[in-house]
Amino acid sequence: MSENNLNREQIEAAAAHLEKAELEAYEVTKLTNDYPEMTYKDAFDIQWEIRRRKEARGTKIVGLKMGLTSWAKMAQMGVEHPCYGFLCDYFTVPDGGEIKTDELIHPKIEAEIAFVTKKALKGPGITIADVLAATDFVLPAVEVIDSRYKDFKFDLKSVIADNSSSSRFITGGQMQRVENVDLKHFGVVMEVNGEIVATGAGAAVLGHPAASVAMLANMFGERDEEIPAGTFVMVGAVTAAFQCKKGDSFSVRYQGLGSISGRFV
Ligand code: 0L1
Ligand code: MG
Repeated sequence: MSENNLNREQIEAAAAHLEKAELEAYEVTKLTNDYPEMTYKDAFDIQWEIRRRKEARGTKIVGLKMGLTSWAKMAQMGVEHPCYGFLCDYFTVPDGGEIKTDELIHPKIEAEIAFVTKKALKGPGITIADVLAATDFVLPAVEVIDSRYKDFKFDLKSVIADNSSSSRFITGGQMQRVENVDLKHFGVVMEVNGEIVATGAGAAVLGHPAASVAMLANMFGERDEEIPAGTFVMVGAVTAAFQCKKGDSFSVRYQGLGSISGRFV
């Protein structure tokens, strides 16, 4: 990984700036406008500093996510590589529950699948096979992303610093052992207000959803971090992201894995 160009004071200031925008739901311009010299190491350090700030205030980290894991999504957002983020206790919304639109800026929903690990994973060298052997079960998830950047205009370093647009998520449906799901080929149908708005298949995620967890373990390894046993990991969108507004209801059906629904209030 690259070295730092920002000093500790700048990293802490950037983390406070982005976290305030998240907590108070307002837009900011992309971080590389303020710090054009920032490196990928700086971007990840800012994200980890946001995580440290939250944990210091008693927030629990309840999972991890990969983002930008489909080639279509990378092309849509003009970035070259997936990214990761962390999930907090207050991000969770129950299946069939309400998402408070006023707490967010410009939310979009994504149909995802999540892995729950039963063994720790630490890169380098983690493969799809390692991930499958370390997985307790998989289950459906819907991610609500909410970039803090105006009009979702950003570059990869800015997104990483902004906790990869993490804001809310729902999990539920039907858990399954990995051997009971065709992870590459299972289909997903996303409906908003009764109309189909997106469809997809597991292979949209880096060719195989377990490849996303492997990439996360390898990226964590670069920081000498591991994915602990018992971690909930969302692998990235199987469908395109769909922008929602107050009053919208959604329902996502996952082949062999049940469904998840929710409503923006
Ligand atoms: O979860 C995701 O794939 C989104 C990552 C950040 C990019 C975005 O906000 O669209
Ligand atoms: Mg996502």
